[in-house]
Amino acid sequence: MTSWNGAIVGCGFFAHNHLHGWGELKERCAIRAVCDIDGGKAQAAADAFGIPNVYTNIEELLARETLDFVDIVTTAPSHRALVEACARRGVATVVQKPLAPDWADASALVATMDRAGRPLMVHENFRFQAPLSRAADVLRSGVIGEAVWGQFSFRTGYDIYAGQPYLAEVERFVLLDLAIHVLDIARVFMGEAETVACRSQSVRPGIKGEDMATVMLGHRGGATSIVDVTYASRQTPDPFPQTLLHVDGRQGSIRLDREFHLTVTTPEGTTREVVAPHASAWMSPQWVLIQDSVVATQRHWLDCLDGGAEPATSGRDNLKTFALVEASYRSAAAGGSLVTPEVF
Ligand code: NAD
Ligand code: 89V
Repeated sequence: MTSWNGAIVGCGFFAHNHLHGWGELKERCAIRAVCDIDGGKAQAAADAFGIPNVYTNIEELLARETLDFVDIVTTAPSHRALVEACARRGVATVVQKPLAPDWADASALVATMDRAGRPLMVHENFRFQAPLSRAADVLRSGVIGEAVWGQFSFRTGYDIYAGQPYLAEVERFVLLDLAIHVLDIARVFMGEAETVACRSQSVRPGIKGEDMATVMLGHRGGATSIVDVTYASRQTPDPFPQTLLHVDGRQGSIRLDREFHLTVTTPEGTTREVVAPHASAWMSPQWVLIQDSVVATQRHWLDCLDGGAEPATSGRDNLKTFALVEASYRSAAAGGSLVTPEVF
């Protein structure tokens, strides 16, 4: 098995999860360098994780290091320039969601990496969450028949702004930051969507963008699904960061309820199981679901590097999810009218 050499760009709030995650996979890869325009953050990450080389500029990083991949954990406005820098050097790249702030940047950066002929994976980790991945396997097994209706729901009042204060300042907020995960899940379960209708709301005082959105998707083949997301649902207990789902098939249904309770009804009867994430010592109870999925996403990346396969959440694939976000914004701007996502 090859051991791959990587570097992390962006050492802020979420990067420690990536650093721990790569550490769990240390038999298969090593992080040789970290980079952040804030040299203090880069140095702190290097010190905490024993990483030898520290940079404040990606060009310098790429010029000096011999890398098999770069893992970009910065916020969206920087993604295009950073991915394109990697493409110019022919370095395979993982980039956090959302791929970019808008469609123009997202499609341009994917096209640039396509021209470079190197792999690009979006760190879209929700489909790698243990309970969602298990539920998708059940659907693929065929026991509930063809999916005809779905609801994918992420509703929380968790103080997301404490760790990610920039979210209060962005004009495109919950669709781009959160619905993008859940729309990706809707695609996994229901297939591609050809129509989108969305209404969005801004509920919490003092934020710039929308923090509540409800999207109705019309899928190829006739199935319908609802994606509803918000950071403004006050509830106790709060399910953050769980995505709950209900999928009706022609012969049965799949439900994922709170605390990872998966219920499957088929013509043969109903089965119930609890599909909890795998907890490692570095994970926190609040974030274990997400943190475990970071490791699973990274494992998938290494599997793809080993096998020369296209990642399930490649740049090209993620543009299909991104197109649903863009269509949702267009629909919401028109008061919820039916729109068609960008064509591929
Ligand atoms: P952050 O602002 O805390 O950290 C980003 C870091 O990137 C900062 O330290 C900043 O100095 C650095 N940076 C910015 N531009 C740079 C550049 N050109 N070169 C080098 N460094 C640069 O942000 P965060 O909360 O860690 O989020 C990072 C990304 O992770 C976002 O896209 C966010 O949506 C995503 N995220 C994903 C999940 C998930 O579950 N998948 C969870 C949280 C955050
Ligand atoms: O993707 C994110 O920014 C995550 C989550 C969706 C869990 O809020 O922090």
